[in-house]
Parts: sequence; C-alpha cells; structure tokens
Amino acid sequence: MPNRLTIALSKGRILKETLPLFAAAGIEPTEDIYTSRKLVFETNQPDVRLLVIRATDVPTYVAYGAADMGVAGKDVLMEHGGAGLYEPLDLQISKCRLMTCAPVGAKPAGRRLRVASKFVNLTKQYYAEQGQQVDIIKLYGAMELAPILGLADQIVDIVDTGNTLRANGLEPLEEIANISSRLVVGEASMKLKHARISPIVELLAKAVAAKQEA
Ligand code: PRT
Ligand code: MG
Repeated sequence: MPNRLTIALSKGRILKETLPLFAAAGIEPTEDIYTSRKLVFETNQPDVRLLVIRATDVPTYVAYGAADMGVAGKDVLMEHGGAGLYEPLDLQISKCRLMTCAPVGAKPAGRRLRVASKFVNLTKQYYAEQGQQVDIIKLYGAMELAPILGLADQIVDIVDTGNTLRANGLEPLEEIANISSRLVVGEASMKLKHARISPIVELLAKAVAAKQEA
C-alpha cells in the first residue's frame, strides 16, 4: 500500500495514555499491544499501522521518514533536536518536569561541576545558557545513584511527584522545561501525505480537548 500511514508510538508509560487518544480519534490496533511481542500492529483502518518502539527511537524513525508520524515526550524531542520534525499537537499526557537536582543541602563543589544525565545535549545546552562550564557524564538510567556514589554533583532528570528524589536524599533545584508528550510528523510525510495526516491531527486535537474538559 503506497499511501500507507505508519505511526511510531513510544512504549512504556506514554503508551498507556496514547492508545485511548488514538482510539478516540478512530484508530485502534486489531490485537492487544500489551500481550503481543510484535513491533508492528495493524489497526481497524486498513491503511494505518502502529509501531511500538523505544521512546528515544521515535524521533529518529519519524525524521528519516521510516514512520510518518509519532508520539514522544518533549524531553526526548528536545534531546533529539527536532530536525526534520513538525510538532503539531501537545497531547497533554505523561506530564512531568525536567529538572536539575542535587543532594539535599549540597555545598558548591569548589571545582568544575560534574552533571550526570541521559539527556547530554539538553544538559550541555542548559548549563551553557547559565554560563556554567560543566563536565557531563552520560548515564542510561538510575541517575539518582550518581550523586550518592560521588560520580556526579548534580543530575538532570525527569521529576513528577519528587518521590524518587526524596527517597534518594536529593532535591530539585532548577526547572529546565515543562514536559508532556507531543505528536510529531515528519517533514516529508507532512508534504506528501498531508491529506491523510491532517484529519488525524484534527481528530486527535479534539480527543485531547474533550479529555481536558472531562
Ligand atoms: O525505560 P526505557 O529506557 O525504555 O525508556 P524510558 O524510561 O525513557 O521510558 P518510560 O516508559 O519510562 O517513559 C519515559 C517518558 O515518560 C519520558 O520521556 C517522559 O516524557 C515521560 N515521563 C513522565 C516520565 C515520568 N513522567 C517519570 N516520572 N519519565 C520518567 N519518569 C521517571 C523519572 O526518570 C524518575 O526516575 O520517574 C521517576 C520520577 O518520578 P517521581 O514521581 O518519583 O518524581
Ligand atoms: Mg523507564
């Protein structure tokens, strides 16, 4: 099917909030995404299929045109940089904050700050904007551990309730960005498949609005 639409969804916590919005917009997978081990899912609309992939891979698939559109956290999109992507809709799901954090009551390091994060581009940019030279340490998870073990002075991480920080003796310092998940569309797909894509964007926008009013 040449005009088939491929939509890349972030697996994990975002997916649970994404599927109801797509269902409200009339797009539903024909089998249970949660119990299947498949990565590609057909939907009730014969020309639409869903990919369920790592959140950090969504912007890559969409920017290269391997998927036409996708859903990803603003944190992931900021870290990616957004080249080749349009961001037509804030889905208002998986809300959280991207923050700098440090051990409670930490004193200034007295040397160049070490900051651990999985968002290295974002982190570099943020501290540069603050006029602060820092060494950035790339981690892939459990950032909270880094200050406890003296690997880093600060971390840049996602904060929701703050429970994870508190449980590990850390506190939030500065907010870098307010995060929610966004609908992204590839630049090439937006041109070539505009007639198919724009009604879906509109239906999703309505589903988001209806949910805010509920
Ligand atoms: O697990 P994997 O490496 O495959 O990917 P992932 O961890 O990035 O995926 P997943 O499913 O955790 O989803 C991540 C996306 O959800 C992020 O990119 C955000 O856009 C969004 N999101 C919303 C969150 C949170 N809330 C959140 N609370 N992502 C992560 N957290 C983690 C945070 O990293 C920290 O460890 O939850 C902890 C903080 O929560 P509180 O409530 O204790 O403050
Ligand atoms: Mg995770």
